[in-house]
Amino acid sequence: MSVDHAVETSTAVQVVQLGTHIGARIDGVRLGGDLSAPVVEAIRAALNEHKVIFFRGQDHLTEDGQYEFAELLGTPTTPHPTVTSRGVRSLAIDSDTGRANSWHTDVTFVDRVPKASILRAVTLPSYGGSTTWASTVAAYESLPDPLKRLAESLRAVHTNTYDYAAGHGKESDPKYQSYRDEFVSTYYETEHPVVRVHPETGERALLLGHFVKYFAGLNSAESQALFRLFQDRVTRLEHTTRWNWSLGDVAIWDNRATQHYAIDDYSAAEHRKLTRITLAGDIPVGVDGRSSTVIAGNAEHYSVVEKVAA
Ligand SMILES: O=C(O)CCC(=O)C(=O)O
Ligand SMILES: [Fe+2]
Repeated sequence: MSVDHAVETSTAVQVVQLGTHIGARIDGVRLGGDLSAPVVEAIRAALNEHKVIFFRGQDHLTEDGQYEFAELLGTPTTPHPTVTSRGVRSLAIDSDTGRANSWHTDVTFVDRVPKASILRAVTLPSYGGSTTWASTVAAYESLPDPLKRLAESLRAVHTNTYDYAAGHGKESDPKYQSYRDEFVSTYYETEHPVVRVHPETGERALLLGHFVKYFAGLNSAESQALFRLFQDRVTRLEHTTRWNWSLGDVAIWDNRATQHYAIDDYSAAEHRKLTRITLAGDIPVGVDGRSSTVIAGNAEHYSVVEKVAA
């Protein structure tokens, strides 16, 4: 143990950038609850700058070690507001119960949108199963000025009654059905600004993804047209980075500045499982200073509201 610790603290953290807008690999770190403050600070800074960061070779990590490391970066949430049967400290991301092949920011149907998640590969398919992240900051910044102003003036209503997984042929699968039933077991609805100001970097980011139902004050046709317009900026390939998982890999994303999509390009017979630990976030604030507002559901049991140092 002490030898490992000595190696870890004497190793320089290397940040290898993977794209202009998003993504970096961090080398020279052995993740765990015993990281020194400067290393934690370097990880935090890399996350703010690159939005999603990847670590290889973390095979030593257990759920407990992942949790202890998470606590160095913030306050873990409970696994999920409604999905409580898949772990006490972590959420099992399991291909048997669903495949998140739809662009989203996590848990945007509550007011306290989590700030980050730490995802660790446990079981991987023999091919495929990579994950793509997109920078919602790059998406905002790529808009022409009139569309920036339009986005800044809009608010979107997000709910957990998703329909993005319909039509994939698994509707009749009991495991999928029971997961979906649990997901929607309590109804949540929250209105968020479409452009939020990142509490740490001050950057402006689009806050959209598959939990959006409509824009406040617009009808469904108008909402759909504008959703596509803005969401297409998020998913521009230049705004994305794609990670091909190996066992021992860990990804951390800033959920205030990204969306992600798990690519369902492996056989239905293959099993893929990752362990996710999520960190509490603050309540989003728009460029006009207005915060998100709850329409339905109380998320206090799920997560504290993180206090952000000014
Ligand atoms: O399966 C993945 O790679 C990501 C799934 C997902 O959406 C998540 O962990 O929040
Ligand atoms: Fe997700």
